[in-house]
Amino acid sequence: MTESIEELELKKGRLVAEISEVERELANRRGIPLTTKALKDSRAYAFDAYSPISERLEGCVNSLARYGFCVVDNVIPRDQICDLKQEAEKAEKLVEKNSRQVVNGLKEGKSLDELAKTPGIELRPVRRVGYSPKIVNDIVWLPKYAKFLAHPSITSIARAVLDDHLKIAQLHLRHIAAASEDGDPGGFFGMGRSDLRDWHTDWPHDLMSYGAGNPQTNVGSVRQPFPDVTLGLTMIWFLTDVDEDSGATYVVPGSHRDLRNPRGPNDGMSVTSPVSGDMQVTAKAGSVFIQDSRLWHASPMHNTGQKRIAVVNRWSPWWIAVDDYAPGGVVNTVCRPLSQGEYDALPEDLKPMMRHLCPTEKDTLQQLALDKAEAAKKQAFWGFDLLDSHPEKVASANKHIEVKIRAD
Ligand SMILES: O=C(O)CCC(=O)C(=O)O
Ligand SMILES: [Fe+2]
Repeated sequence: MTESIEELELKKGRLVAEISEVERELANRRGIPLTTKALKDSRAYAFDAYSPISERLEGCVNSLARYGFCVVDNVIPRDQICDLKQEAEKAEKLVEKNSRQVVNGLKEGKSLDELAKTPGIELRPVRRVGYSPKIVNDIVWLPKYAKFLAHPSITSIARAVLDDHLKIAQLHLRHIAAASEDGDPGGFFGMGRSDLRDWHTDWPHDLMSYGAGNPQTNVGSVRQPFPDVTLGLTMIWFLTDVDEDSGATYVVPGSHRDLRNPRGPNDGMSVTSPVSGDMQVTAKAGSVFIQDSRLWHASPMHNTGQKRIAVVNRWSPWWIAVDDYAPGGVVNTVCRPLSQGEYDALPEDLKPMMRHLCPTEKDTLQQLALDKAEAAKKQAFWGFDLLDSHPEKVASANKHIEVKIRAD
């Protein structure tokens, strides 16, 4: 007897549940943690920068796909941490002073073009014609750190997940003060509460888009429901050890594939309250936390340990409009530019990822993208060559190709 539509629907439901059960069992047998506690205890999201590439790359790519994040341990050697930390602390003061001067100058009614000519204020021309100069990229204050930013253990993951041609669209410091003895509780907003969060997802999945309703400062966001594709990676380079007490980032493992969003107007979530299954990553100084921009995550609001020193960067594939909007976003961290001299001084391996930030550099696609285009050209020409060499074979050359229209 043929099954009715209702029976077929029930059968489909049973099969879907069974597949999900089988997948969980397979993960179980393979020792893949599927609970936050198991993930936290095992640090199955972390891989050493100097472990064999096949293990590290596959491990990180799988961790990003399954949990929405991974950590690469020991990217920066121990003996260099102290220097980089000092550099990043010094940079904090320089960055703050520079932006304060710009903001004050604007309040006094000066234009950005005028301020750019003021000694001691670091503004640089941007690539877009007719747009005001912007605050210089923080990388100019971090030459020692710049030597590690394009570390092969990191770029290989970004390439595997995003695309062959990468852009570093944002780069800034993200230190977190420690609680001090005079009663200042420390923490990102100085709130000091360990039961507080600031859940969000990152650009280009930041629903508030920095400027919200202001067209001058809204940088754009992918609309909900987000397609199930990784469009951006946020990286946090920890220069101090981080754990539950000293500035470790909060995450909700697996949330990058949940269609709800902490800031989603119809999703009924409070951005400040803990979420069941949330956890803090742990990492030693010199490690890099990498997350899918869709992952629900938060800076810790408390820090009872030492001051956290960290640098954040946001990486994109070349085809994302990293800098097309927010014409008035003069102090945001989006695509902060570099002069020709500053670009020339970057380490060679970093230049391709930052070339888009230097308006006097004519940006071209990177070698891996060119190689793939060459391969595509060969394939396309092969079809036309066939027409020349074996015209009788043209009609049947695609006989083995069949496309099925999917029913789901
Ligand atoms: O401070 C952290 O741990 C997270 C930073 C963050 O969420 C961001 O920069 O987007
Ligand atoms: Fe974030």
